[in-house]
Order: sequence, then structure tokens, then C-alpha cells
Amino acid sequence: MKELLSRYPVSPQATQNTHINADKYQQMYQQSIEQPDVFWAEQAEQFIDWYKPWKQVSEVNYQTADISWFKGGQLNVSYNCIDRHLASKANQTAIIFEGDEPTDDFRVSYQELHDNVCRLANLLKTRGVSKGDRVCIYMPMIPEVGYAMLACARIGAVHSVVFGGFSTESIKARVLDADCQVVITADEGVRGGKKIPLKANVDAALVDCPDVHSVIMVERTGVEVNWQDQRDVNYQEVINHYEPMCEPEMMDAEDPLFILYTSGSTGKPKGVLHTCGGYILYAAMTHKYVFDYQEGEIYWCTADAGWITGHSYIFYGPLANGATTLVFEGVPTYPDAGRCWQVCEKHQVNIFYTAPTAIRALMGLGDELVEKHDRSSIRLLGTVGEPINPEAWHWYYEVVGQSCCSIVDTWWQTETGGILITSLPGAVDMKPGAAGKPFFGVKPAIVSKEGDVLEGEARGRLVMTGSWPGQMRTVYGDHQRFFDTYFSQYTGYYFTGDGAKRDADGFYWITGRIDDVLNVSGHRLGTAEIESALVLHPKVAEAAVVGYPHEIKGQGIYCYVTLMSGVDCQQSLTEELQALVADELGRFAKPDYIQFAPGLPKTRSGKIMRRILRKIAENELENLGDTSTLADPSVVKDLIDNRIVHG
Ligand code: 6R9
Repeated sequence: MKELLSRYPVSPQATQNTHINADKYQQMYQQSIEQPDVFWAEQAEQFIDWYKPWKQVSEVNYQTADISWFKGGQLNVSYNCIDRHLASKANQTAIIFEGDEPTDDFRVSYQELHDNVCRLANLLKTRGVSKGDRVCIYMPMIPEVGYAMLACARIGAVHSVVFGGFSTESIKARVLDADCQVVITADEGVRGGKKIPLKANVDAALVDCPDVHSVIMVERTGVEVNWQDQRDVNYQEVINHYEPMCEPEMMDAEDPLFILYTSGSTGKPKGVLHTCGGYILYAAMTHKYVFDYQEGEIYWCTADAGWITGHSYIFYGPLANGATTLVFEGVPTYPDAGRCWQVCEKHQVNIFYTAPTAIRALMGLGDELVEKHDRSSIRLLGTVGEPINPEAWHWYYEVVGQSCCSIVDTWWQTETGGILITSLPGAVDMKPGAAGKPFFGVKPAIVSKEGDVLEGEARGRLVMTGSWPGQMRTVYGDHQRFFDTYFSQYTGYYFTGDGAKRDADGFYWITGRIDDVLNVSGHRLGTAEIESALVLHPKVAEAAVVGYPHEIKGQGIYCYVTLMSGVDCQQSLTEELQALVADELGRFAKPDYIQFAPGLPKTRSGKIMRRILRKIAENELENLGDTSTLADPSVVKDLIDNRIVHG
């Protein structure tokens, strides 16, 4: 195996140029913890334009799950993302659109963004949408998805973006749960050369949603669609009839901004509700500091608007900071797996933010596709969504970043609104695989299963002491569920659902969801740790590990391994991998079974669905549960056919 560094100190050069350096981080962090209300009041004044000041900075009660920030303060999020930049940036690019086909791109200036958002806001008003109403947005990754979100924010409507890859059933459930009466969609989406019938999906979903009276459809491909004259509105046909001026609605800081559905370990997806003031402050501030965004830079986050990362770090955070944000319609592997780097070269991207799963997929396809594109504009690389295994980290650092870009790991959740733990560039050393240190105002703690707070070097469950402005406020329509899910386990703390360890230097390492923790012969093991070990092997592209009941050890270790393209799976490789894990983590961690799998079951946001893998490893095939949210349901059949049946 290669010799790899486990810690990269902040370079003196980086320290001079970043917004935050190590000393400043210490000093600001200290203040944010000792005098949180003073700290957050200063930040709120600096980052956000308010119509009216707040009465109280924060009111937080974890016994009842009642949380408010800047109550009584008035603002408008779309004003903060657009209007206030116009005096100096009307002609600056707000959005660079890069289409699915590499020849398809255009730019949207802040003035154009303003006009487009206002027109759509006016259209929504004429369809009867007003403050507090819920609007469902089911769109491909085109600028109009941003216009739609901001148009809602402008008039005080609450948007609920449903990922464009979700099926009819998911749309229906979300429209009904939030009681949306308007849906904004497109005729079709285009991704990786394939068409997605968005309008047809909406039509099918709405058969059971009688309260939806308006569907606004953006034409993306011009395909013929079914039409209901009373209900359906063609965006392109009508939009220019609306004024490019629409007075922003004055919103209380605690008025809802959006709902975003997310799945937990149990039950149907929860409608995570975020409010205006705290959310936009937290999104803007983290975007500026965590990505060290400097005026004029080109910033690209590859997420989809249907996920929280798209909300906070494609649209709200960057636009609140007057940044140029790239909106990408396609996928990293179309027309070939060099697409990301080709786009970086073409648009001179400075900051690139993606997920480890994408990094691992691209890593498996070789370095040539990276190296043939000029990446000299890139100075910062980010990751989000899951722990990054050190092997992928090193590839990202050395091959993509040519060993001269900071890598910023960002740990957070739909529920947290923005990044909570990170290796702040220029301020916090980089340790491959570690999420890093808390952002300003964030007080993580590690507790044992029983709820004892562990000090110093520790391993346990990650909770948060106290609140931060970007925290979710409730589960839409079910406050009790909000309390039960996050505040009932450990009194006085927000429970993240993740396991973590804190090392001697105070860095946090996420070990994965609590439900993915294995107990093998009394040893606690994060499945992520075993996966990291497996992918150290040069022939391994990706690995997913689950536990299964084992008579003697409690749990056994079952690994699904995807090999680099062109590699054959022989028995000797199984033994090599078992030995590798045993070497990396200890003999107790030696995998019992390794199944070679050409593909892993992933949600459309790229998360591996371990539930399915666990069932297959347990040979419990009758009860695989819902597989309809998988990006590619056919991988499941292959996994079943090639499973290792054990006694
Ligand atoms: C932003 C987002 C949240 C869960 C979270 C954790 C995992 C996210 C991570 C990470 C390790 C990181 N997660 N970022 N684990 N390192 N940098 O992904 O939100 O979709 O709600 O997922 O993702 O397990 O609890 P969401």
C-alpha cells in the first residue's frame, strides 16, 4: 500500500489569504461559544439585510423542541439573495448554466435573475398563491428551479422541492403531506442523455391530489404532453406578460421558508421545516467561510436542488453572498467520466463541491480523464454526504487537486440547514477522513449509548449542545415527531443519529449512522471503517459493509465490493481483502464474506441503501422493503443471484 500522510497542516500561504486563519478561528469560535447571542447578532447584522430588527436573538427549549432565532426581525430571503446585490452587481453572472450536452450553456446575470424571479412571483400570485401557501417544485437542474424557489421566498410561499428523480408515488405523498395547491415542473428533464417524463409523472401523481389547482410547466425539451386547460400553465407562453417587478413580502425571521422531505431510519419521510432568518444567515455565513468564497470566484456544487445541499449551497448560500454559482443539469459520467473536469476548465471553476460516492466512481475509471483537462483554476475542493475514505481523499487531493488545493470535508444534515463540522480552509488542518472541527457557534458532544457525556478522546454518539440558527424548527405537521426523533433520546441535546469519535486533537470523525454500527465479538465497529480499509486496495472502487447475525460473534461482517473496471474477481482477491482489513483494523474486523458486486443499491442522491444489503446478507429476501427509490433497481437482482448463502 502507498505511504499516505494522515495530517496536512494549514500552509502559511493559505493562512494569509483565507477569510479565517487558525488564530481567527480560535478567537471567533471562543466568542461564539461564550457569548452566543452577541456573536450571532453581529453576524446577522453583517450578513443579512433586515427591514426590522429582531426582539430576541435566540430562544431554545430542547424539552419541548421549541427553537427560534431573531424572532420579531423582518426580512425577505429573495431580497437578500438578489435585490441588494443589484447596485453593484446587476451585470455580474449569478448563475452559469451548464446543460446535459457540453455544447449547451448560458449565463444569467443578477439583473436577469431578478426579473425572472419577479415575473414568476407575479404569475404565482395571479394563481392565488400567497404568504404561507405551500408550492411543490419538481424540476430538472435548470435555472428555473432556482427562480421557482426564490419566487416562493419573495411572496412568502413555502416551497417543497421534490427531487426530479423521484417517482409518482413520492410526489403524491409529498404534495398531500404539505397540502400543496400549486406544482411547478417541466415537460421533461434531461440527464446523461436520457429523458425523464416530469410532467407525465406530475399528471399521474395529481390524480389523487384534488386540491392542486395549478401546474406551471417549463418547456425543457418541447415534447408533447397531456394538457388540462384549467389547471396547466405554460411558463414560456405566459411569463413575459408579467411585470419584472414584484415587491418582496416582509417576513418574520421565524416564518417558514421551505419544507424538504428526508428519510430517517423509520416511518415515512419527514417534512423538515426551515424558517427564513436563521436559515439564510447560516447558509450565507457557512458558504462564505467554509468554501472561503472570495468576490468574483466561480463556485460549483454538483448536488441536485432536490437535496438540502442544493438548497443551501447551490442557491441560498451562494446567492446571499452575491456569488456566481454553477447549475449543472447532467451527470459526472456523461458524455464521459471527465465531464466534471471539462466543465471546471471551460468555466474556470475555483471551488468544486461534490460527494465521496462521485469521487470513488470517478477514481475507479482512471486518472487520464482527469489529467487531460486543465484544473489550474480550482483552488478548493469540498466533500459532503458521507465519510470520505482516506483513499478517495488522497485521490481527490493528489490527482484532482494536484496536491495544492485545500480539501474541505463538511459534515451536516438536512436537519441542520448548513455545515456544522468541517476542516475550515486556512484554519483547521486537514486529516483525510476526519470531518474536522465545529463551525462557529456549534457545540458537538459525544455521548455513550446510555447518555453519559464523554470528554477528551472518545467514541460514541454525536449530539449537539444548544442550537444554531440553521437548525430545523419542526417536522411539518407533526411537532411531536420532531421531539421524538431528535430530542427524546438524550435530554437536553439534539441527537444527530450519527456515531463519531473525537481524537486527541479535538477532530471529529464520523463513523456512520448509528444503525450501521456493528458489534463484532464485543468490538464496536463502524461499517465505514471497514469500507475505508477495503477501498485502500488498488483494485477496489467501492465497498459497502453490513452486519448479519452471527452465532458466536454476535454480528458477522458481510462486504459488498465493486472492483475497478477491468479487474477480475478471483478467490485470491477475497483473501487479500480479508487480510487487508484485518491488518488495518485488527483481526476482529476481518470480513466473514466478500461478495463482488458490479453495482450497489443507491438512492438517487447517491446514498447506499444498507437496509437492502443487510437483508440480502441475512438471506431474508421476502422482506426487501421499498426498492422504488433506488437509482437503479436492477442491481438488486444481481446482488441476490450472487449472494453468499451461509449457515
Ligand atoms: C448534507 C447531507 C445526512 C447524513 C449525516 C451523515 C452523513 C453527511 C457527511 C456525512 C460523514 C460527512 N454525512 N455529510 N458523514 N462525513 N462530511 O448529506 O444531508 O442527506 O440529510 O444526510 O449524511 O450520516 O447524518 P442528508
